[in-house]
Amino acid sequence: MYSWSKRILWVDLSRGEFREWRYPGEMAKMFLGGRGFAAKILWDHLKPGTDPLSPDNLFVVAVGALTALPGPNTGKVVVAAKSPLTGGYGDGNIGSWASIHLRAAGWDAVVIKGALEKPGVLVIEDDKARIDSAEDLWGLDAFTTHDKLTERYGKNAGFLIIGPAGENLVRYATVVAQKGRSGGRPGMGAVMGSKKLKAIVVKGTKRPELFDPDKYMKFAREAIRETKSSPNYDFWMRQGTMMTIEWSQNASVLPTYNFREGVFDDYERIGGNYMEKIKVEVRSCPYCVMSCGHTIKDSEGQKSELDYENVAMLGSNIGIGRLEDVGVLNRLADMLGLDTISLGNTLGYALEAAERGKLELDARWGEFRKIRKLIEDIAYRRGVGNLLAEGVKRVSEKVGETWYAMHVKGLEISAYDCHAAPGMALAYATSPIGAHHKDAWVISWEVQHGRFNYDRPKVQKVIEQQRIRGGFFESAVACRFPWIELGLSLDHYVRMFNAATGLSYTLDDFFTVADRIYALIRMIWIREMDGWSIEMDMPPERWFKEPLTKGPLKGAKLDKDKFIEMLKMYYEERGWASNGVPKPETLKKLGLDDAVPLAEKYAAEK
Ligand code: PTT
Repeated sequence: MYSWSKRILWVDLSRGEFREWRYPGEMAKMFLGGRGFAAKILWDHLKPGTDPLSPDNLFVVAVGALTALPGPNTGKVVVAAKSPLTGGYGDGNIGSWASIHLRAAGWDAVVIKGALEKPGVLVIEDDKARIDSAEDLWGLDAFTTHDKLTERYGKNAGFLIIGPAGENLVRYATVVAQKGRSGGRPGMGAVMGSKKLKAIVVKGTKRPELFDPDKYMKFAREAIRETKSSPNYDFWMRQGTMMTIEWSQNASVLPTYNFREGVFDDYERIGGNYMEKIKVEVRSCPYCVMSCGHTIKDSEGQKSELDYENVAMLGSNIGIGRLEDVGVLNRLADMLGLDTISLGNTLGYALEAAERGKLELDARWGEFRKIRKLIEDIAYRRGVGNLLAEGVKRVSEKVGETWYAMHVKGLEISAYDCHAAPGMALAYATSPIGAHHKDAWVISWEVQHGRFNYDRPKVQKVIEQQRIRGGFFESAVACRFPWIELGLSLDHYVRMFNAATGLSYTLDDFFTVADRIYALIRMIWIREMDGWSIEMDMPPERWFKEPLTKGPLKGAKLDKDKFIEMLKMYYEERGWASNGVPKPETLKKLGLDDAVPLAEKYAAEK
């Protein structure tokens, strides 16, 4: 078996210990890497019931067999832990030089336990690791920290950093990799903060050993050529994900005023076409062949790298209709290390609760200056910001009105309204980290194939996408954009993977791996929640209760009975019991025998 280094670095911050673990090859075959490794490690080594912000939580950084190889968009790394936002499994996928350097240092993953007494930086240089002081960096924003780390460790290094939000344990604090790249939505930055870990710096000088390097390079060149010759390539290079603003408006799914509506009057002023006119540069992750980081000068004269999710959540969802102002909030979120999606949801909820007279708040829809201040208050946990730092689920429980709190399992909804999209609602409901679009983005397929259906083909489409996106791309660890945005055939990935590793996997083999990872993550949730019920997989009440009042789909809302039927179909297709717990026979088939006793305890049909 090639490509994997078969080494994992275990770090115990409390004891100052660094240990190499040569893991069994079977683990690579069964879980691939990235999310697969994170799930396996958390299942095997995380004590059930661990407080996510305690030293006992495990913070996992993991790459995969395709990461950092020449090929389309391989500069990605997964960060994972038990989430302080949801209490379940959490992860994120970040474009970062840390992915390249981790592979070059010869580690497939780093597992970090314990906590430092004083702020520190974990420095990994090839085989060696150490802790450097970060007392002078604590309190600095992520961009300034990035500059200081570059001065200290040189340009030729990868960084994973937290901003003040991570330090102050904001439950949706992210990890920042470079200016404009940030991830780990379910509070991965807060987990680093709880360990007093300001940053991880990685420097590597080796190369992964490949089974057939010549063949691999031939396949990689062909994949790059095909990606760049896609008919959508030019438009993508002009607008990237920002083109989705206009698409979402046309499809009535643009989150507006806390997902009350799916259309926004000022959408053109925050859209891809407008962005194109004021764009100043394009940035990308390392090893990217189709850059998505479109950057504008924001209304404070600083550069802000925009993405659809960020703009919708900090624009239409909170009533801000000026892209340059949205850019300021987006940049601020990156500097402070706050997830833009959870932030936009929490702000949206707070603004709505204030409008309903349920929360005292010195800001209203669209009040840019006041909202800007509120974001800083959240990161530093000042005043009402201290409450909002807890995320929408906890805020709504405190306020006492939960039906318009937009989350699933505690993770806030990504930027697609589902009043008229039951398939996308199912994707949010069954995503393994809470409401994120990363695992299944069925909405564009759904809009084309009958958005009001609640049928089996839709359920199967959600599962197919979860297998490819949430299974394959999250564990091979590469960016999914060449495939989903530019139509690069998955066959390219299969042959690149086999030439790199020496295995002979088919697409079906990857799907089995994906099903295994999904089942194991579900078992982690069940273990943490001490059971499961269908309510835990339900989307927010708003979509069932209150119809859209504007746009071509005025009057649309989800049908609860039909949705529950569809959710049960989903469980059936996956071989899970009708309460959402994987059946013992399903686990056995996937080689997860050690999870069977827990499934037997809870899988009883209820
Ligand atoms: C992802 C989520 C997304 S999904 C976006 S925009 W997107 C938001 N980005 C944020 C950000 O930026 N700053 C910030 N402070 N918070 C943010 N929260 C939101 O986080 C770059 C691209 C994008 S842009 C997407 S879809 C794809 N995501 C991939 C994925 O998840 N897996 C994968 N194998 N390939 C992917 N390729 C694409 O990468 P999370 P990124 Mg982010 C600034 O990380 O936690 O997974 O949440 O990672 O490197 O910025 O993604 O329209």
